[in-house]
Amino acid sequence: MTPQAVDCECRFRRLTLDQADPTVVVVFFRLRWKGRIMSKRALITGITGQDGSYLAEHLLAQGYQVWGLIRGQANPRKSRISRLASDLSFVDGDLMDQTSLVSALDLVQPDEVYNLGAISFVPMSWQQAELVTEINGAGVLRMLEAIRIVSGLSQSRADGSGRMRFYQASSSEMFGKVAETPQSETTRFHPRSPYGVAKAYGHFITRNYRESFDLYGVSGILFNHESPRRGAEFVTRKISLAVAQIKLGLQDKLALGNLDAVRDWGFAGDYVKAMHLMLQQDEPADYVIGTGVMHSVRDAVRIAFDAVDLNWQDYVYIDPALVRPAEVETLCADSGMARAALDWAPTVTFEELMRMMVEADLRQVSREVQYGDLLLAGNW
Ligand code: NDP
Ligand code: GDR
Repeated sequence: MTPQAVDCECRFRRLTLDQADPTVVVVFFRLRWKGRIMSKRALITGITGQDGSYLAEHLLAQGYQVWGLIRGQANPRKSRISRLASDLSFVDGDLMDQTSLVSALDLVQPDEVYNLGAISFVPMSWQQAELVTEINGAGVLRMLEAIRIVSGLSQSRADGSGRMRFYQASSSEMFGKVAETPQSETTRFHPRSPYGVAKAYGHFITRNYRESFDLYGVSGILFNHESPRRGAEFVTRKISLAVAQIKLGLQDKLALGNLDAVRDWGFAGDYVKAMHLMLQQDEPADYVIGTGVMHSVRDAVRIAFDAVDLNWQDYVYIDPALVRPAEVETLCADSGMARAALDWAPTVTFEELMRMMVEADLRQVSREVQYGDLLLAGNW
C-alpha cells in the first residue's frame, strides 16, 4: 500500500491514535514520512482548465503527488484530463464552499496549493458579477482561511512555520486602464471589469494573509497565455478554431469585436513553470509573467489565416455586440523581476503560438469530420 493510500484509509476510517493497533500506527507514520521525503504533494484548484492540466503535467514530471479539486457532481470537464487520471488523485470541493476546502486540505495535506479555479471569461463577469466576485474574489479568502485553519496559523504564530505554500492566479486584467507601459509589480491597478476587480481582491487578500499570518502566499500576475487547450470563447482559440473550420469548408465567416485591442500573449506551457518556480523561492513575492511583446487581435487574425493561405479580410466581420462595455485597450508585461529572480523566460513566440493552435485545430476538426461526430470545441 502506498503512503498516500494508507493516509487516505486512516482518514476515511477516522482512526485515532489510541484506537489503532500500535504496529499499524508505526508502519503508517514510517510510510507517510517516507512518502513525504520522496515527493511533495500539490493541490490544484481549476485542474480541469487550461492551466490546471499543464501544471498537473509539469508537477507530475517533477515527481509530485498531484491532487485536483473537482467541483460538481460528475463534472463533465474531468474527462479533459482523463489521460492523466491514473497519475492524479481527486478530491471534491468548490471555492464557493468553505467547509469543502477545509476538508480537502485536511485530507490531502498538500505542501503546495495552486488556486487556479475561477470564472475566467471576462465578459461573463458583467452578466454574473456577483457569482464572479464570489468565486474569483471571496473564493481566494475561503482557501486562505482553509489553509490557516488546517495548518494552525494564527496571528500569534507569525514564524512562517505553516507548511502549506499558496499560489494565487492573479491577472494582468487588474491593470486595466494602464497607468504606465510596460506593467510591472509596482504598476497601480485600475481594473475595467468585475472580473478584474475580483482578481484585485484576491491579489490583495493573499498579500494581506502573507503579512498578517506570515503565510507563504504569492500571486503570479500572469498576462494572457494560450494553447490548443484554451477555451473556445477566448479570442485566440476562437480564431484558430474558425480558421480550421473555414479551411475545411465547415464555416463561412468569423464574427469578432475589437480588432484593435492589444495584448501580451504567451504559451500556457511556459507560464505554469513560472507558477511552480514562484513557490520554490526562499521568500514569498509577487511576480509579473509575460513576454513583453505586444500584438493586436488583428495581428492574431492575420497570422492565423496566413497559416492556411487564406486572406482574413474575406472572412472576418465586426459584430458590435462583441465589443465590451469597458475595454482593456493595451497590455504589455515587464517581467524583469521574474527573469532575474526565477530565471524564467518564455520559449514560444506569438507567431509560433498562433500557428501551433491552428495546426492543432486542423487536426482536431479533421478527426471530428472523419468520425462523423462533431465534438465540442475545446475537447482535448
Ligand atoms: P479556465 O477557464 O480554463 O479554467 C478555470 C477552472 O476553474 C476550471 O477548471 C473550472 O472548473 C474551475 N472553477 C470554476 N469555478 C470554480 C469553483 N467555484 N470552484 C472550484 N473551481 C472552479 O482558466 P485558465 O486555466 O485559463 O486560467 C487559470 C486561472 O488563471 C484562472 O483563475 C484565471 O482567471 C487565471 N488567469 C488566466 C490567464 C490566462 O491567460 N489563461 C491569465 C491570468 C490569470 P470546472 O471544470 O468545475 O468548471
Ligand atoms: P481577456 O481574453 O479578456 O484578455 O482575458 P480574451 O481572449 O477573451 O480577449 C482578448 C481581447 O480580444 C478582444 N476581442 C475578443 N475577445 C473575445 N473573447 N471574443 C471576440 O470575439 C473578440 N473580439 C475581440 C477582447 O475585447 C479583448 O480585448 C484573458 C482571460 O484568460 C482572463 O481570465 C485573464 O485574466 C486575462 O486573459 C489575462
